[in-house]
Amino acid sequence: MGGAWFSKPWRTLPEDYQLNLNSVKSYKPHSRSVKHLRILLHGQIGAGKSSFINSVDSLFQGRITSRASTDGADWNSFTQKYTTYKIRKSNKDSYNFVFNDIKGLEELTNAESVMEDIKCVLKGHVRSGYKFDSENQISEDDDFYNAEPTLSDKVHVLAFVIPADKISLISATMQSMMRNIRQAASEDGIPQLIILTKIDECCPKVEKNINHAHQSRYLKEQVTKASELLGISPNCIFVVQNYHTQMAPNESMNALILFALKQMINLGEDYLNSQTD
Ligand SMILES: Nc1nc2c(ncn2[C@@H]2O[C@H](COP(=O)(O)OP(=O)(O)OP(=O)(O)O)[C@@H](O)[C@H]2O)c(=O)[nH]1
Ligand SMILES: [Mg+2]
Repeated sequence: MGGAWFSKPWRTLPEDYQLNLNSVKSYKPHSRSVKHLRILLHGQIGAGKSSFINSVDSLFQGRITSRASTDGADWNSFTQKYTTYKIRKSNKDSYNFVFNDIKGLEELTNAESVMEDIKCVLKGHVRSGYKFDSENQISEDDDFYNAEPTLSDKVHVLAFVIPADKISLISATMQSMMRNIRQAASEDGIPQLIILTKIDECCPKVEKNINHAHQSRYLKEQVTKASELLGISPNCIFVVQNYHTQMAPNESMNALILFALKQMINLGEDYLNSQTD
């Protein structure tokens, strides 16, 4: 891993961080029937889904937060409940986008029922608080089953979360599970993107200075691989490092997180407008 470096970045981030931050802070769905744009994070266990939510929260709170529980042991999915996270703006208010965190995909258990649950989540049939059961999918008489979801309850953008250093290790079974979910989202017109996490773990130079992320040949190759894996175009694939050892947020890490978040909001907003036009 690591490898050669481009003298010029293969992608340039928007220059004005503050301007971008302000546009995300002031974002409101144009659609009057929807207060919060709903972003679903999805991927293999231990990919960094919960950590990404914490990273976004840390960026906005200006300090490291850990509301979404994370875990280093990847033998079992740590997140078991379908949870909605709002990002707090003030004591009384939150920003107009929310994240939904779900159980990670794994091959060993009854993957079929988890996949069916995720498809129900996409359509808005699952209420926050539902505890995933790897043996059975959600039933229509479950208290957490929402029989008549509105546009607000539905997922508006689906983000696949994949560790940048593990793309080549994704098995054919896992790949087909991810493609299956992508197809379900596509059928409903839900836009998708990919977040490649743990970029610090694949490049020592990036670990030392994250500003070099877009000069790494290795990371550029992983973007291509991820694109081939799921058929998502490279301009919808983002590299990030989540806050996990840092004691305070910093602008370099925030810039990558914000770049990805901005695109989630743009794609989700397009979807919302297509549903309400
Ligand atoms: N080095 C590094 N570690 C990370 C990064 N993101 C997450 N981690 C670590 O990876 C482990 C798993 O992260 P989680 O956020 O719990 O992963 P998850 O996708 O929510 O996992 P499940 O809930 O089990 O599906 C934790 O130990 C995190 O600290 C990153 O960008 N860099
Ligand atoms: Mg989790």
